[in-house]
Amino acid sequence: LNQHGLVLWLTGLSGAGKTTIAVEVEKELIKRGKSVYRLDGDNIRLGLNSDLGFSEAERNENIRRIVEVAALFKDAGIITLVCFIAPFRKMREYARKKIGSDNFVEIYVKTDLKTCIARDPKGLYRKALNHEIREFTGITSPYEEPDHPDLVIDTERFSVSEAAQKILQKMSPFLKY
Ligand code: GGZ
Repeated sequence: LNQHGLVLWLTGLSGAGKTTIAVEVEKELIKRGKSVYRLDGDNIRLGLNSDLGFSEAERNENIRRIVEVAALFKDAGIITLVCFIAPFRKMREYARKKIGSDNFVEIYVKTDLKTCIARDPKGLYRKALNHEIREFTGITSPYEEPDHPDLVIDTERFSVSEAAQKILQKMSPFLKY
């Protein structure tokens, strides 16, 4: 192996910008010759976890399986960007424990609910507010903010590329291997 595996866990509301920022970090790491992979709704919720919905129990099972997958990628020496809401503190703590603190970076992509509602890129907030979607995070389902994330990115203060730079900076000690 020419590098240690590392899990970068981006948590935050729907529409906060997790995937957008992670894509930028991913591009930069690829440029630097790193093995990197991004886990998000498109490759997990549509496949491995297509049997799961959004109740608290199903979200926890979603995250539990994602942690297992991320742990495998880590063992393979890959830098894994994990982009899920992961609204419950308990499961984020489980992730850190399972993957190991030395290989785990929790990044809170912090965007006001108001801003997410205004952005509403997929029209999901509108549907949630119209009661067309049940148990929607931030509206009818809780989001527990991280108490001690390794990094907080306030997307109202920083551009996508600035956010990506902050993450790269945070992981620079790991990139030296
Ligand atoms: C939250 C939902 C819901 C409900 C569908 N609540 O912005 P998106 O569309 O692309 O990202 C959201 C994604 C959240 O899935 P996660 O696997 O990250 O959630 S969790 O970690 O809580 O298990 C959103 C879409 O799925 N979506 N219904 N009810 N987000």
